[in-house]
Amino acid sequence: MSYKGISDFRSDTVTRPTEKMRRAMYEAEVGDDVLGDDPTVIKLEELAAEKIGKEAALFVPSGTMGNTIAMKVAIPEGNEVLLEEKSHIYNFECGNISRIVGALPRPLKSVRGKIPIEELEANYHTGDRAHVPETTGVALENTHNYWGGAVLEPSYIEQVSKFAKTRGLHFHLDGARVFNAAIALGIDVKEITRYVDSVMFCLSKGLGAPVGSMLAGSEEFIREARLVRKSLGGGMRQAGVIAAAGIVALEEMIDRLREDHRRAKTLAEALSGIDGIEINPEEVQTNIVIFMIKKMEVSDFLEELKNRGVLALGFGPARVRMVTHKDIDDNDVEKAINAIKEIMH
Ligand code: TLP
Repeated sequence: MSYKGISDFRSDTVTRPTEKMRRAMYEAEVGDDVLGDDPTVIKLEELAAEKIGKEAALFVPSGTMGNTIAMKVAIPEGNEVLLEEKSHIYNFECGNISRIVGALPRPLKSVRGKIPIEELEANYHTGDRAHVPETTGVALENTHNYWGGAVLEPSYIEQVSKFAKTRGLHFHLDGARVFNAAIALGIDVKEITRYVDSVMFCLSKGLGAPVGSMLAGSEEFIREARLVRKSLGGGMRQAGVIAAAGIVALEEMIDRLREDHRRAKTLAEALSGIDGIEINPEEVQTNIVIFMIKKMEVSDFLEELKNRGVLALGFGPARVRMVTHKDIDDNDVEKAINAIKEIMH
């Protein structure tokens, strides 16, 4: 449902907390999470670990911090991480993998987020040559943001896991939207996460919580992650106030993601019939719709769209991204389609 007359498709991060979340936040029992006694944070971390199928989980302020902590715990300075060239970790996290972790990212080409196993093998280095950084990690993204919410299936993740395991590499998943992947595949999310050593997922995107992400892994990994979180200034004291919304997100907001996927598909199919727009609706698997604009500058297109009460994001040259989420309903989709038709005609 549009907010103050604006249909906001910029991201699923724009979702506002539900009434139930706000009530839970108001009523949350809190303590000091840095001292380890905030009962609501503890409850969220236990629930998250159970849902994602890992021994333990840590509540972190953002997805960026979750990914950064994971890399910091797993990758010794000067070592190398294999990742996808359009990944969020490599492109959109302020260079943390270098500036905070001190690792060398090695960006690899992929087919919509899937790095061919031969490509991983060809770029793996042991540390036994004098000038070569040692590869100690591999990271994937599921769903893949840049590739329009593309889904990685468990069979592919299993292959990467075998590649990582046989070489003793840490395998991290940027699963900011991993529940979208699970819903799209019609499987339990654990079927995806069982193959990785650590996974970060966001509460603050399609699941609708106002703030926060979870980092999950083994008990030992999360113990170390807690120290790194503190060192980065991520100790949040009475964090139960926001963790309470995260609990509602995990308990109530996962299944409805399928509605976002349905609306994204409707949007993509309509866009594919508009002259001047390039999109293959079959590639839209989840809640992210990316299309190319011909004949017009993206900035002008976005401005025209905004004048019609619809917000979208520029996502690279000639590329526009629109994301569906709980605050976008069928009327918003129809409004966006009509606005785009009008602009392109
Ligand atoms: N993505 C944001 C922007 O940064 C692009 C968005 O609007 O989609 N991993 C992935 C795959 C993400 O898409 C994002 C956020 C993050 C990590 C970081 O999460 P936050 O924003 O909580 O730091």
